[in-house]
Amino acid sequence: MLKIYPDKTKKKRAKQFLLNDPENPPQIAANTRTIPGIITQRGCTYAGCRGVVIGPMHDVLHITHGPIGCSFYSWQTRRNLARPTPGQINYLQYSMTTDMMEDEIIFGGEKKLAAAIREAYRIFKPKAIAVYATCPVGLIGDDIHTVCRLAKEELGINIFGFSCEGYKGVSQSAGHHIANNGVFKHMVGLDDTPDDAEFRINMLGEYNIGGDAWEIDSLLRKCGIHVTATLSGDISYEQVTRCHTVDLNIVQCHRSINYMADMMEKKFGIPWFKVNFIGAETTAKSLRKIAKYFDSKKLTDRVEEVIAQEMAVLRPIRDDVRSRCQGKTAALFVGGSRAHHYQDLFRDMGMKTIAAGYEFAHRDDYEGRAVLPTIKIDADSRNIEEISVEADPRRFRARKTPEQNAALEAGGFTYKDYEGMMKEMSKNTLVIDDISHHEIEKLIEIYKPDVIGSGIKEKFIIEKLGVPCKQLHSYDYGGPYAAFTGAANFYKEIDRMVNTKVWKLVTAPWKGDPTVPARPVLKPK
Ligand code: CFM
Ligand code: HCA
Repeated sequence: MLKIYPDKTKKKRAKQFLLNDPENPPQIAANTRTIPGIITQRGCTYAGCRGVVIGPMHDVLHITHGPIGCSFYSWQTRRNLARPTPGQINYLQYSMTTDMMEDEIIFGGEKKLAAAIREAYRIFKPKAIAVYATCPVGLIGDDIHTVCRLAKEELGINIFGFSCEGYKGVSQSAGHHIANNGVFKHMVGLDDTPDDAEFRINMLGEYNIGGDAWEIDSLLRKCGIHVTATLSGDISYEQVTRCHTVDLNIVQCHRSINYMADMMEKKFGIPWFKVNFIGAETTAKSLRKIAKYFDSKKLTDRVEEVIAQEMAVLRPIRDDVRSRCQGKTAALFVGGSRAHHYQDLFRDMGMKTIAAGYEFAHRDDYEGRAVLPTIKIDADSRNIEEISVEADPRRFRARKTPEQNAALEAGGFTYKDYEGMMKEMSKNTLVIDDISHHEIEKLIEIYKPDVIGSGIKEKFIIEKLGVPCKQLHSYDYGGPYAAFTGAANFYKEIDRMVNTKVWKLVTAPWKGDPTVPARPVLKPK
């Protein structure tokens, strides 16, 4: 797969290409710059901040300070669904931007930004405005933070900015970190009113793609567990301001939000652990872990009852699908967590993941958090602010006594516990970081997986090569796939995709004669 590359490129890519060993995960080079000339599937820092982490807050008004293209790109291209309360405008349907032009690039864009904030406030009267810097803003040095501070004083609402210029990091990942810092500094902890519920938690790292968060929320509600805030899927400003009042944070996507989980633990005493609601077995495991944490017989009994009910419905669907999918293979190349999470769903169906990789995750997402102390901080990571957090003198509250924690841990319970992707993949499967377009083509040629899970940039190349591709970012307009009900949707969808004969009829257009013949060169009269 690497043969075609020049020596230097080959050497670098080889460090991002591994044969897995689950017992002793080999070290992978992750979160490093993509080599120029390689067609990567990655996005930019602005996408990770504005598009992924904070963008889904539906009553925060989002203004992109930059050229029109950046704003257009982030206009409903990600399927983070929201149902705002009746009467409230869903800002996610709008695309607001300062539409920076040559004039602003030369003379500065701060005045235009201040005017845009005033105009947006006059029209919409939002509770909060978030401003996002794009590449040119950083290059010319507009001070968006001062503009935001002055506007906040003038208009009396919460206004804050994110220095998430696209080039700030090597991928979306830097944008997650910048967003976590900003949300933590400017929103979390503003309102101390807790929800009135016995078992209160936040769901971190769940973005309600295709309605996943709604599925998880309703499952948790059935069990008697109350979600105060889902960061960030179908979430309001007011929910974020109160999310420090819960007793537990559960983390679905570790890559995008581990920073928030750690900061909330340090400042407010809220413990966290990793869960996964993608896949029936792992959903059940996650529910049981939450019940164990709260240490309540009532909750444990209810969780077992719900799992039994849900599995009674799901089992016949799974067994039926398994009879046709058993032994088929998948390859998954997605973002920073789904390439791992979706392996559980395929496993439920008897399918094996033969190759997987993230676009932009870090070593801990591959090898587990145990390697965190050994990760070298390079110049690109040093570029991102690391905010120092201390226990809040008034509001820090340990959720468990040391004795309670010791008892939990003696029974095998772990906090802050992401083990990474490699420990759960079979020996000698392929692990590939930041896979390139060329490598995907070679992978299909050599390994012929029955289905590939990835994104829009590679989808049609894969399908033209005769392999079905399930978009695991947008779900191809389908979903939800989370929790038990979502699992049933996924099983049926994959069954349909891997068992149709239609893919065998495909010949890549570049392999046959072109359907549109080249036009004859016209001779000048
Ligand atoms: Fe986390 Fe995500 Fe993902 Fe991600 Fe993304 Fe996404 Fe993703 Mo696309 S936050 S890392 S930056 S689970 S947008 S909802 S699908 S690449 S695997
Ligand atoms: C992003 C968003 C994205 C892109 C998906 C894709 C998403 O990275 O900016 O490449 O198909 O999930 O919408 O990851």
